[in-house]
Amino acid sequence: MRRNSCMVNIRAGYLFPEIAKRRREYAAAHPDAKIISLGIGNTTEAILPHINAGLVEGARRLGTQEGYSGYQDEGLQELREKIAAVFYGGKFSAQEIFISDGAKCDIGRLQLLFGAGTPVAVQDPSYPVYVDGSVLIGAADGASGSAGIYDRIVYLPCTVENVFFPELSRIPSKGLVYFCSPNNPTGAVANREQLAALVKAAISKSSIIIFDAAYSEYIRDPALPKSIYEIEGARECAIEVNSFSKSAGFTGVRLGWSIVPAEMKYESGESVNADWHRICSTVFNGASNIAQAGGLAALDSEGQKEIRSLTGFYLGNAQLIRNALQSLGIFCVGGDNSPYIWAQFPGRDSWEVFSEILEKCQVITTPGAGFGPAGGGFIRFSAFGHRADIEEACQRLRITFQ
Ligand code: PL4
Repeated sequence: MRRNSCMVNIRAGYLFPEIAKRRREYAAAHPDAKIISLGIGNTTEAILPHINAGLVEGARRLGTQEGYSGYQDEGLQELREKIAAVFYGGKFSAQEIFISDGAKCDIGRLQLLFGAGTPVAVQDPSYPVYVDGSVLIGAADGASGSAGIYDRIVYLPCTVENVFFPELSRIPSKGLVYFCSPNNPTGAVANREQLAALVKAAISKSSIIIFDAAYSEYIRDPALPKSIYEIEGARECAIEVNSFSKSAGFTGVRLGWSIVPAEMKYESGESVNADWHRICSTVFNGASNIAQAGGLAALDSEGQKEIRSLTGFYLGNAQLIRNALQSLGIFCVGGDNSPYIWAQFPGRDSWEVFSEILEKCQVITTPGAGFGPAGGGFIRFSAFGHRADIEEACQRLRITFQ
């Protein structure tokens, strides 16, 4: 059979398996090396007791006739209502909240809403799923040049010069704009004025924002918006995805949600929410019942305290990494309202810096070029790790690069 032309178009490997492969190769060649990962943003700390008790109770109930439940395609009503109450001041109905098995999975499925010809814009650098997922549904042709730029994707550079918030005039008409805040990989958090400008630009271009708020629970500055819906007009033009992965430590449990407001309409006047419901009922069978029981526990007051404590722990790690890099005179941003630190190595190829840090410190990082052309010359340090490993990694960086 002929190969799917979208698969032909996509760049060879997805970023994170490539990092994992390089780690395996290094470990095989250096069996005694104690490698520390500040690379893939994977949580490391045990799920805290109250939330874990919610998961355990969810599993226990499944073993009883009264508590057993099967498919729950649309997600527990109680969980949807609780998400609306805890995160959005009750401004959304349960019908506007869709429970998922994680933000990444919904980002992939959301692309089905708009189809192959849709113009796409992304922050550059950005989480690779936005670009790769767009290529998979045919929104872009083959990549060109060594940086692997896709002709039909609009890259909105986020640089030191624009303080990591892009110029918005190039947002395409009737297209999709992927926007992530707190940002992966730069750690930048858009303020209220910036998000208002984004919403205004999207409305003026009749475009839709897919707002990825997976790291919203890391925001500590009360002036910074945690949701795009804190901005007037966003309900008409923005879909928000979020997740329990990085807040409750559910990276392996798998639970998230998306919001598709009832107000959002296509140019034909038809409802985007209705189509999303149709797609979810067709290609998704709901999140795990056990995960949803854990999600409910995460949303009550004890669970919220645990989320604050867990995200506070990773933010503590981020501070240590940032201090270590700054003490070496390396320019870096992020890490204060986000678990990622974005460090600049001017004039250097980021894959080369990745290899140098691995060779000299046995520390895994993520090369900025993997997140887009504007990521060249940067390295992303992830703050997900045990405290002792973070301290050890910082010590190795200090000894090697001072
Ligand atoms: C490694 C901006 C990490 N295998 O867990 P989910 O699906 O709810 O959320 C995934 C996600 C969504 N949105 C943003 C993210 O950064 C992430 C997770 N990203 C990273 O290191 O950048 C984990 C990546 C994972 C992957 O391929 O996504």
